[in-house]
Amino acid sequence: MAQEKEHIALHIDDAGKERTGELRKELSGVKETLNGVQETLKNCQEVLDSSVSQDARRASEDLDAQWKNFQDMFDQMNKNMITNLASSLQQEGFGRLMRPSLSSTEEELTPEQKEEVLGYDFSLQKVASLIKSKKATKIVVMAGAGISCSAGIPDFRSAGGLYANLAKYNVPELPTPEDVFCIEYFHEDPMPFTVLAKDMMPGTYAPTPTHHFIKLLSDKGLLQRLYTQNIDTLELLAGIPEDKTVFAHGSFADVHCTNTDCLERMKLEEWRKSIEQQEPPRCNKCSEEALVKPDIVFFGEDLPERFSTLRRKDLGDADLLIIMGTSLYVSPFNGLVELVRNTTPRVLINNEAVGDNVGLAYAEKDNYRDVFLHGTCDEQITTLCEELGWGEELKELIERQKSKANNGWDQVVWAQSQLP
Ligand code: CNA
Repeated sequence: MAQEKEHIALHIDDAGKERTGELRKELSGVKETLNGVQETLKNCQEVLDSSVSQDARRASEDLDAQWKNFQDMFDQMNKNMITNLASSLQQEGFGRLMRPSLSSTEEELTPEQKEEVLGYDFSLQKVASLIKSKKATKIVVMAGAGISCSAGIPDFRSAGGLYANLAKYNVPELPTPEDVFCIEYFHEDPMPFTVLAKDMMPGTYAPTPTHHFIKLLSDKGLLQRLYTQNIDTLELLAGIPEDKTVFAHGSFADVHCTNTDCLERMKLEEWRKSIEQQEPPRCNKCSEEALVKPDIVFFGEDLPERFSTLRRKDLGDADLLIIMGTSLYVSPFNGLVELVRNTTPRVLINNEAVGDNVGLAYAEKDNYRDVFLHGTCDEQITTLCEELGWGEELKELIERQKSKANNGWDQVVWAQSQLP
């Protein structure tokens, strides 16, 4: 079956959200009216169809035509609304797509069922007890740039993040900071990305304690899947199995020509040489003009098929969702939060409160299943591991990592050489 194509997009801010909310409400009102009209029409047609009179038949045909007109009008109205919304968001420099609606159709839980999820205990100790008692054995982890910050890789949106520091990279003026990862802009001017790529070169950084924690979950057979937005390949270097990982936004681990008729792979060593010389890498097969870029999903590009193939089953099966180091601003990745069952606890580990836009309810009065562990990922993970009795194993992995410092690049190059 053909997979639905999804483009990566930024989530919209409060003003945009408000407008989107209003439009959604309007649309759902229109939809309700339409459903009512459809029902009435169906009934009328049934009566008319059973009648033999000429007049009745004509009336039935008229109704058909009217119904068709109504559908066309509705389609047109939809298109207009979406076009207006898109252009108003664009004007203000916001995202290009709305968050897809992934709301669940599950029934409302009873108070007893809600109580059973966490017993209204939203502590780290409670989270640990779910894992210790084997209530949580199919854990899905959603990760963002924040899990790699302690490795020395800045995130996007924090005060010290990439967007705030583009000037430091001597990047020529960009229309918006996001344009550095925008595919159209890359074709127009590949230099900003070439400058950044040098700084983000895989192998320069080592995995963090948080990456090792995910590896521990996998070793213990508790990891259903890691969905990462990160492109830094640290998951690979931490030894988290590739089949347990979905690189939702691709990664630096492979490089290809951007000409869709060519798509020739370039060896990482060769690509790195161009980046070191600050020359945008060009294809040496199809044309000297064709740009080569790592398999990172830029804004405006399709997400890997694996993301669409696996997410519904993974999240539907999950008995614990751990979300770490992400602003949850980028869709469709942030929509994963809403795909779990309404009895699945969702734990956010982040140094700022986020997730209101995707329905994380830890700050709400009626919350029964969302936990917010406020702090850095490494701190919270270390405490969690101690609580789980995994403290020594975590330390061991961290020590082992230190002793193999500097072979990250070789590992990434080797991994590319093993690809089909
Ligand atoms: P983001 O929008 O920059 O958000 C990062 C979030 O993590 C913010 O809420 C921060 O407050 C929080 N944070 C930062 N440091 C820590 C920490 N030590 N502990 C806990 N929380 C922390 O980044 P997202 O990942 O949400 O956005 C998705 C983008 C970022 C993806 O497309 C990535 O490709 C892209 N990105 C990736 C990397 C990487 O691969 N390491 C680096 C920078 C950006």
